[in-house]
Formats: sequence, structure tokens, C-alpha cells
Amino acid sequence: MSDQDALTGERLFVDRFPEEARIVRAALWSSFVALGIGALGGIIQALHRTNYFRFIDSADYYTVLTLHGVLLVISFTIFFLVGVFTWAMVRSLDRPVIDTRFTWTWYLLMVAGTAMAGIAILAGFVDSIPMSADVLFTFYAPLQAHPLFYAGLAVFIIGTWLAGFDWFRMWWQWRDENEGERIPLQAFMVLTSMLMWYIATLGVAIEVVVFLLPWSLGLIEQVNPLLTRTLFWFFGHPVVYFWLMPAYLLWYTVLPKLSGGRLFSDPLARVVFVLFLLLSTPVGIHHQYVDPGIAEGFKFIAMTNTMFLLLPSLLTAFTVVASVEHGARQRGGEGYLSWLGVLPWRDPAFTGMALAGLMFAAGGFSGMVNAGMNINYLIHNTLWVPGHFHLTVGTAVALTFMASTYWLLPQLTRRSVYSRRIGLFQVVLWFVGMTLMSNAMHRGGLIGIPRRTAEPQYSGFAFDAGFSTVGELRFQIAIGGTLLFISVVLFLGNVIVSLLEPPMEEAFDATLPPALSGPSDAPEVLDNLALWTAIAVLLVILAYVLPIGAIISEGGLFGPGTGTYPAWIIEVIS
Ligand code: HAS
Ligand code: CU
Repeated sequence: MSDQDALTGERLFVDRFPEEARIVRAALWSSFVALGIGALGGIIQALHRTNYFRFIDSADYYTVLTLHGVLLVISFTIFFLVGVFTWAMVRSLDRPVIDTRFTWTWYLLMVAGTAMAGIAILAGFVDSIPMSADVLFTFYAPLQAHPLFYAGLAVFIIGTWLAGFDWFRMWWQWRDENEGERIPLQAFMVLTSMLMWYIATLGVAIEVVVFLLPWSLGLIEQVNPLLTRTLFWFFGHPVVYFWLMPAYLLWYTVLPKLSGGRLFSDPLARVVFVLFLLLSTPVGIHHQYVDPGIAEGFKFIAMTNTMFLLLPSLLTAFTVVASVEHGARQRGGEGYLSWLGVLPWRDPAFTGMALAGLMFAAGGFSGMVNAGMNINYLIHNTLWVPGHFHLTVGTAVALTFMASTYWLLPQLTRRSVYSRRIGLFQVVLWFVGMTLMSNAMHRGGLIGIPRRTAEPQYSGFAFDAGFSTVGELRFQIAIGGTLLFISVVLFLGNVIVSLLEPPMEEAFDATLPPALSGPSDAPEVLDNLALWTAIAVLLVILAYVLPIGAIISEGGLFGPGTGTYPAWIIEVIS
């Protein structure tokens, strides 16, 4: 059975696999609830920081920031991911999940985990409840949250592990029946992403279960902050590719079809996902260039690996643009660039994904700046960094998810999208809002405006000689943030109203055409997942054993983290 099988007309996904469609829908709805609440946190914050409207007290700023960060980058992204991955496994292997009770179990674990963490965060608003979790989405020590927050995270991650197991089981079953066949492309993407996830989450599992949870329960007195930070970033870099991989899956397998063409190269797509499995984890120290207690040499290794890690995204830019160009030429497009004009720009799914890709090119360039060890000192902890990640996770990922929903919705619900014009307006609004906001954030970072503070003006310290620049940037951030919020409201409204539409009569073409250069052109070794996993583990060992060993031997497994300060300071403060 080939990957790109036809499920058209009366044989829509929802008709063929009704229970699986229900599960995918549940995952998507959960993701959209998180999107709505997270976006509300976003607008409150954008207007607060820019000092236009202050709906909250500055004391609650970190509660809102944590809510915004956790709900959007953990819940919105990963619920959407499990929905898309389930859809992709079922359709590409052309078989139902093995046991729907198991599937519902991991979904419910993820819901329970989100609810636990969400309650701990929201309690931060109520002074009479002695519970809070104002630790931001990078929840490392010395910030401490209520145990419920960490327990929620643990439950959520266990849910994702079981989800991966569910998909592996489907593949094992398929493999037994299809000996010698190439793994269908979408399944290949899901499986390699999950292998990367299993490796990456080891860091956060140890951080939470061994250190943070016992510490917040009072079972251990202290932790080594540098150690928990390092374990966090062991996970904190690869998690960004975990958000990105479902977007890449959609760019590789759906965007070419929407453009009217075919994927340029299946083998290149496989190479890209293998490279992410190999290189996503041994780079986390690029978030710690300014951390004392990690030798420069280890930071240099992380930088070198990060530069190699640009390769799969550069390959993606080439392959996806080539596929879109192929589509345009099939539609009669000509010339060096004028083919762009014949693309289906009125289709919100196409336009949203294409604009997401365009913005990712800019986000990728700001990532290259971040990754340079010396230039990172200029931008670290400034507003530049939120500028970077609102282009990557906030646009490449979020806009692709919203745009692709316009294409997935009919297959999953048998309802047509209520208004494609509102859809188109909404994705373009996101693009415009994000252009304003992220550009201003990058520029603000360059003049030294810090990230993560409700009051960016320290007394007696001006960031810019001329008020006008800061004022103009403030304005762009506030307007941009407002447009983004309106865009989310239009998206959610459009989806909700679509569900009230009567079942659609007309056929919906959900086929995905085969690649121009198909799987048979790919060397067989690419499908050897055990080999790639072994090499990935080896690279992680090479990158992390020595720095972590040094951190523990200097600062102690459970602190006091003397590696961070000279011993005489510790003596003075203790
Ligand atoms: Fe990053 C910080 C380096 C990618 C997210 N990053 C962050 C943080 C987040 C984040 C959330 O080295 C902040 C964490 C915190 O709170 O402290 N990042 C990189 C590099 C890349 C990169 C080198 N980041 C991402 C992605 C993210 C993400 C992806 C989320 C999804 N990042 C860093 C570094 C820091 C950092 C440092 C620490 C900064 C500090 O000091 O704190 C690369 O992977 C980027 C490669 C991308 C490209 C672009 C390729 C272009 C493509 C477009 C194709 C076009 C299409 C359109 C599809 C080279 C693929 C076709 C349509 C037509 C019409 C033709
Ligand atoms: Cu990173």
C-alpha cells in the first residue's frame, strides 16, 4: 500500500475511520481551547508590556506569561501534533489504531496533565490559594512551582510516550504484513519524530521526577540549578523541532498537493527527518552560552552541531519550494518568478502555509544569529529572542496548524469550512500582525530591551537615547499583538460555526499525489530506524556526558551549585 493513497469523496477519513476521526478531532479541539486561552494571555501581555492598557497588576505578569507560554507551546502545539500524527499514521498505513481504548487513554492522560498544570498556574491569580506556578514554560530552578504543576507535566509527557507507542505498534503490525516495503512517507516522519522525542524527553523526565518534584514536595532541600537548567535545555531545544515536525509533515505532504503539484523528492524528505533525529538533541547548550559553569569547549561543540542542524531546514526550503514551483508550472505558471502568480492564493490552507514558510525563512535567519556563540551575547535575554520564536513556533508552526485545519476539517467532520474568505483574511492578518510584532521585538532586542519583564524601564536607565524609537516599537508590538489576537478569534469562530453547518454534499478531494522522485529512489538504509537511533544516542552521549559530569562534580548532584559562584560567595551567603 503506498503512502499517497486515495481517500476521496464518500471515502473520506471520517467515513472510513470514524473512531479515529473522533480521536483526531478531540486532539484538535483540545489544542484549539489551549490556543484561545493562550492567545488571551498574549494580548493581555502585549498591551501590558507596551503600557497601553494594563488589565492586570504587574505582580501577576509572570502568571499570565506562564499561562501564555505553557498553553501555547506545550498544549496547543502538542495536542495538534498528536491529532495530525494519528491522522497521518492511520491514513498512510491505511489501517485503524490497534485498540481505541488505549488511544483514548493517552489522550485523556494528556488532558489530565494539562488540567493539573493549568490549575496550578491559574491558582497564581488567587491570593487566598497557597499555590502557584509562575515558572514560565522554561520551568527550571531556582524558580519553583507547586508540585501539581510538575506532576501535571509528568502525566502529560507520559501521555505522549504512550501515543508514540500506539503509533509504533501500528507500524510493527503493518511491517509484518508488508515485508520488504518502504515505510510510507508520513509514517516515516511520525516515527522518526517520536524517536527524537523519546531521546529528548529523558532530560526533562529526570529533571522533573528526580529533582524538581521532590524539591517542591520538600523531600529534598535543594537542587543544583545549573544541572536542572542543563537537563531542561537537553529537552528544550529538541522540543522546538517536535513542534515543527508536524508542520514539516504538512509542508512536505499536503502543501505540494494544494499548489497543484507533487512532492519533489521523497528521499530528500527522509534524509531531513533522519538529520533531525540525529542532531536535534546534542545542541541544547546553545541556550546556555552565558551560563557560568560550562566550559567554553562544550559550548563550541553545541554551536558546531547547531550549524549542522541548519542543513535539514535548508534542504526543506529547497524541496518544498521546488514542489510548490512544480505545482505552479502544472497550472501553467512560467518564468523565473512569475509562476508565483498562478498559485491558489485564494485558498486559506495554501496561503497560510506558504506565508508560514516565508516567515520561517526570517525566523531561521534570526536563529542563525542566536546560534553564534559570540553574537549571542548581544541578544541573549533581550526582546530579540521572543521575536525569534514568534516567527518559528508562533508562525511557522502556529500558522501552518491553523491553515491546515481548513483542509483537514472537511475530512474529519464532513462539514465544509463556513467561510473561506474569513479564513483567507485571518491567515493574512496573522502574517501582517506578526511582521509588525516580531520585527519590533528583534529591533527592541538590539537596543537592549530585556525579555520577560513587565517593567522594561529600570529606574535611571534608558534603553535608547531617542524616545521615538522605543515609542514606535511599542506601538508596533501593541498593534501587531492585537491583530494576532483578532486573527485567532476569527479562526476559532470560523471553525466553531463550520461545525454547525449541515453535512456537505459535494465530494472533497483528500488524495495526496505520489512524489516525483518516490521512495524507491531512497537508499534502503534510510529506513533503518534502529541504526539512526543508535547514532543519535551516541551523539547525545558525546555532547552531554562530560559537561553534565563536570556540573555534578563541581556543584553536587543536589547542589548547592557551587559551580555557579566562587566558594567564598557561597560561604558568605550561607
Ligand atoms: Fe530557536 C531560542 C537557534 C529554530 C524556538 N528558539 C529559541 C526559543 C524558542 C525557539 C522558543 O542558538 C526561546 C527559548 C527560551 O525561552 O529561552 N532556533 C535556532 C536555530 C534554529 C532555530 C539555529 N527555534 C527554531 C524553531 C523553533 C524555535 C524551529 C520553534 C518551532 N533558538 C536558537 C538559539 C536560541 C533559540 C541559539 C537561544 C537564544 C538565547 O540566547 O536565548 C534553526 O533550526 C533554524 C533553521 C531554519 C531555516 C529556515 C529554512 C526555511 C524554510 C522555509 C521554506 C519555505 C516555504 C514556503 C515552505 C534555515 C524551511 C514555500 C512557499 C512558496 C510560495 C514558495
Ligand atoms: Cu535551541
